[in-house]
Amino acid sequence: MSSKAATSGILSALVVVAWTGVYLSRHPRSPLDEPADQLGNDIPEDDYDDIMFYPMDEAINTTNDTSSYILNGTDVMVINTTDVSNETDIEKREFIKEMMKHAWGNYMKYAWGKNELRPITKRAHSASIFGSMPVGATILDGLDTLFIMGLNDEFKQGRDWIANDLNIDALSSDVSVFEVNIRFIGGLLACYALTGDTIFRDKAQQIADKLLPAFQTPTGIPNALVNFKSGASKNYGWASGGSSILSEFGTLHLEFAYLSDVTGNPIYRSKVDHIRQFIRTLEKPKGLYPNYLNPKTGKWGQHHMSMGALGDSFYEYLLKAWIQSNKEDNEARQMFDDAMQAVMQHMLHTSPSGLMYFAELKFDRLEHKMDHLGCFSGGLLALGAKSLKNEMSERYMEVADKITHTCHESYDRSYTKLGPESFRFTEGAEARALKSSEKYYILRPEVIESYFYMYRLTKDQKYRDWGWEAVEALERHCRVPGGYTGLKNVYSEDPMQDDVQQSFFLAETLKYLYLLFSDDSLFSLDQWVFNTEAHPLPIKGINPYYREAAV
Ligand code: DMJ
Repeated sequence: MSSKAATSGILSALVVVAWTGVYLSRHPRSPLDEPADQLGNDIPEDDYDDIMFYPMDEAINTTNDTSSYILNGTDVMVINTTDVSNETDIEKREFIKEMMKHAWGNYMKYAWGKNELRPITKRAHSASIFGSMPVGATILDGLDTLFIMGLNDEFKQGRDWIANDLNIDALSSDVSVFEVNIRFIGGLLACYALTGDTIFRDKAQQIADKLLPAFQTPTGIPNALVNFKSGASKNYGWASGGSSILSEFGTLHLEFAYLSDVTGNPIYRSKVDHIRQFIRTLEKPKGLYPNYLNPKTGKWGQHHMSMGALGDSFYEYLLKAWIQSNKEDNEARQMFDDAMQAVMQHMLHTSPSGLMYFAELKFDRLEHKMDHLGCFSGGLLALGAKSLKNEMSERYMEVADKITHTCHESYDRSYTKLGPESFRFTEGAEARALKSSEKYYILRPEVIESYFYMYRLTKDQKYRDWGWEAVEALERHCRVPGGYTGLKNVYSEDPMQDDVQQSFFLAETLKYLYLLFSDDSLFSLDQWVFNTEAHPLPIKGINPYYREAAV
């Protein structure tokens, strides 16, 4: 048997096991080895086809019936996953759907309604970004992934929890404006676009209203934290003399603009337009945007610039605001081009062995370090190259290709084949973490996100191969009977596990993996734009699911 046929057979067998429910309870460490042994390797080669197609058909018939989610007077988007071309790698996609069922099912079992799951100790977890109260973060963040995968029963359970149990007025603690926006408002608005169910739009608006007091600063640049009950807001003590953070106040535009359009209330868009105008006219050192801006004085804080933590999604939202507006918001496009030109001039480097990376700048000093977070930039630049079609396109695509290659190297150079939180370039090491505090992996999506965009936009098979390598690594090291956990050291042969299943694992990592193995028509980049948490928002003017309010 050729190795290709063997792989196909094993995957097919996996699907059989998955759909009969045995897979979850047996919990293989790797999708490509143990299950074959469990099923026996003596299946005659000719029988593989039968194994592949019979249960697949059955699975599709029972799990993709969007009609089970019926809402009066609304038009739910039909995700027809049976209508696939040869492009779709069905077995791998079904495997990823099983991963989602495992993550979601255990959250339901052990932490339902709480923020996140601790998959090893099988109890609830909550990061401080969500405040001290349980708000069902995993439900709000993970729901649209369920919908996209056709997991409609699970989707319905989550929808009902939001309708009946999500009580925003009961929340009384400080929460992160940025996180609430990208995960909760973004997730709810995506669900509204997908279903037309007004409960999602109304909850998104209620939550956004709780964030508005954070914008009451002398400049209109919002503070990072807001108290849902009192409306008091403040910045983090560690952030450069009480500054707001570029990647936080610069990552509100997509959700707030869309919220204004679906509610008919202009206030949300006016808040983010004001932020845009404020920073557009500020003088920028070498054309670069520092990560800190003081909301009282309107002056930049420390001159620390980064494509990773504290900077990242600000750049993303410039390009995507232009895409979301059906390419009418030319101001955003120009700001993106200008910012990227400065970043590429001052922060883009190539290591002695030829690995390209974005370094960080701290007061004019380069730090040759790139964050896992910064690995989203490969996908972003590819999206820019394909949608801008200007004199920068070729360069964007070249950088996108090389950055994604470097980020893959950061995975490939670890024992676990998962990437560290940050990696460095020194004389002795390239694309490797050096400090123990940088060696962890918390189920982050950015590298896989770039594989998704790169595959969609180039069709180079290597990106699917790299995505599948990540699936194998996740199964081997992160999957536990109670869900998926992060790791404390990706270089260890026996890494300690952190016992946290991050909500973005369901919102982003698994969604991008699923879409990586799907046809282009499933969330076409011509119709949808993904927010920074991978929640798909429709493009204005061309996507019938935009659902603009009649005013
Ligand atoms: C996500 O919440 C978003 O992607 C955000 O922009 C930054 N990082 C996390 C996941 O790593």
